[in-house]
Amino acid sequence: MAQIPANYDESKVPDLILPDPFVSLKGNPILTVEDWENIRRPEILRLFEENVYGQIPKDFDDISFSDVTKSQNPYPSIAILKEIDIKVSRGGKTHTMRLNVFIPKNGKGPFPVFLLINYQPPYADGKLVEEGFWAVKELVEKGYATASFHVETVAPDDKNRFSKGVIERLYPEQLGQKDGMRALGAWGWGAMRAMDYFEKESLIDANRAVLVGHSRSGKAALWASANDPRWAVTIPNESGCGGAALSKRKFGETVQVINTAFPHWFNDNFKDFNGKEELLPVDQHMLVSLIAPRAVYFSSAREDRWADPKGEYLSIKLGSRVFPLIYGKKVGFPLDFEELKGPVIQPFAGYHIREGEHDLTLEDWKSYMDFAELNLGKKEK
Ligand code: GTR
Repeated sequence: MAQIPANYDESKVPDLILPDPFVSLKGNPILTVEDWENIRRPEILRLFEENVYGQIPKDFDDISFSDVTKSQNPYPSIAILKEIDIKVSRGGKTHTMRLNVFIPKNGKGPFPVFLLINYQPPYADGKLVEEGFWAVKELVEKGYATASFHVETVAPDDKNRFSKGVIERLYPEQLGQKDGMRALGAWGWGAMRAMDYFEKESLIDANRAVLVGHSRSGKAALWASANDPRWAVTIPNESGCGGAALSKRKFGETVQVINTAFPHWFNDNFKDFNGKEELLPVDQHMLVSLIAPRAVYFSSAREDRWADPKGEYLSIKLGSRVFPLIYGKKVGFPLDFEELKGPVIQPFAGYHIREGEHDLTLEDWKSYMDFAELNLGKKEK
């Protein structure tokens, strides 16, 4: 992207004119839960589907789960490892995705669960876990089950091959549609199938489920949770452009840059906004409003300017106004971005920025567990 220099100068950020989540397309104010849930929320969901991410088709004919555990369990003294094949069929075709699940050995469950959507390259030695990026040990020790699937098992993260998974196999008609499912939507679809498994697994409490994604998979986590209200808590880490960060700030990565480098992530219509963020009928703060009244937490890293940490903070600060304005819940981010110190952990919406680079670290996970503990209520010991 050498030909399009990124802006990192706050004084060059355009004046922010954001779409109002609380005015309907007809221009009517939206003030009540009823109008929000019947009119405005569906409008916003459809605007994202049409202009940004594409659909996540909900229909299939059959789903089954089989335990195919073969890998070595890195934590045999504290956790049970299950490798689950999730087989989904539609229109006479099937697709199978793999989910890895760790369940605490201590306590009797059902355990609340954290799902991580993973896209890191496979580890050379075949190991399942890179501690830090996926904090299995710490989660299990705190009484959480935790699961992860790799994006490749649903839709390869490659502009030429992305359709060679669930999209071509189960939903080929999506490919011909400008608002059809692309890679981010397919990864979100995968998270939903993991949730289907949690609902069937007696050791897991699917009502207390946390969805975590980092960077590109954070974008997918946000879109999945906007579509699927079964996630009690949603946590995109450093998800940046097309994720948590406000697109209209054009700070760091922009719509044109992301659509050029990763044309398979978003739908075809999103390309119409290359260099024209001001024309987008939505911005990313409205994803927060779609997730409400469920809890949502954004996190950034100080040196990850490509992802626009300030744009991520403004997005949760503005989007979470849905909690007081529509749902009558006390939520607020009184501090300016520049004044933030430690993590903001409160009911319904939270945020932190940690020092360091673009990554998912144990420090991030510790705050996620604090936020989850507050928002999921009492857990089994
Ligand atoms: C970058 C991309 C970002 C972010 C990141 C990641 O190359 O520009 O949008 O998603 O990859 O996933 O690590």
